[in-house]
Amino acid sequence: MSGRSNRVFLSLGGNLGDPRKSMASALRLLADDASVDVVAVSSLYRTPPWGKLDQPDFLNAAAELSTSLSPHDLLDLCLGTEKKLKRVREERWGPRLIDIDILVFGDRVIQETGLEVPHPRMLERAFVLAPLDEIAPNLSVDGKSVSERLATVDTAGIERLPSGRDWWRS
Ligand code: A4P
Ligand code: MG
Repeated sequence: MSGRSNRVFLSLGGNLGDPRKSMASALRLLADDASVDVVAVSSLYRTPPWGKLDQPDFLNAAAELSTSLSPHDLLDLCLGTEKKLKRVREERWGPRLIDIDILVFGDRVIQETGLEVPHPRMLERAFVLAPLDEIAPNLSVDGKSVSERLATVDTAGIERLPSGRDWWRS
């Protein structure tokens, strides 16, 4: 990888089809990009649906990347990866095969219609913070660590699966 690299955190999730397989494929596709290194991946978490409640449980995970891509180019890569995995975009907060969100991009703050970083809803979402806390407890978001943030949200029903951190490699 060449150029200046940024430390990036992603959230992955899905609740249709085989989310573990889709999320593993997504991470391998991202890792295949010459401008992206996958530095760390959390265990898989089973999480109750947030937002729209009458849908199946999700699987969620967090990943740390190192990348020389710009934020917009990384977003395009993530959206392209979702598309390759045949995500069907339907209702907001509804069921999905795979969703990849950029949580944090170095220390950048971006507020555009197509890209908001840090992700505006990450601090309310235990399904984002629990996996992130496993790989980056001390990461500071908006002046507080991920661990401190996690302590302020409702983690009821969230279960860390015994997947280990290499579940996406094979
Ligand atoms: N976009 C803007 N900022 C970003 C960013 N930081 N990362 C834009 C990624 N995308 C970003 O995304 C629509 C558009 O957001 C993208 O095309 C991109 O240009 P989206 O994911 O369809 O929807 P959203 O408006 O980003 O909604 P949000 O808040 O991300 O909610 P989701 O992703 O629809 O929520 N419950 C559990 N337990 N686990 C889950 O994973 N996921 C959802 C889906 C709801 N409930 C869940 C879970
Ligand atoms: Mg999203």
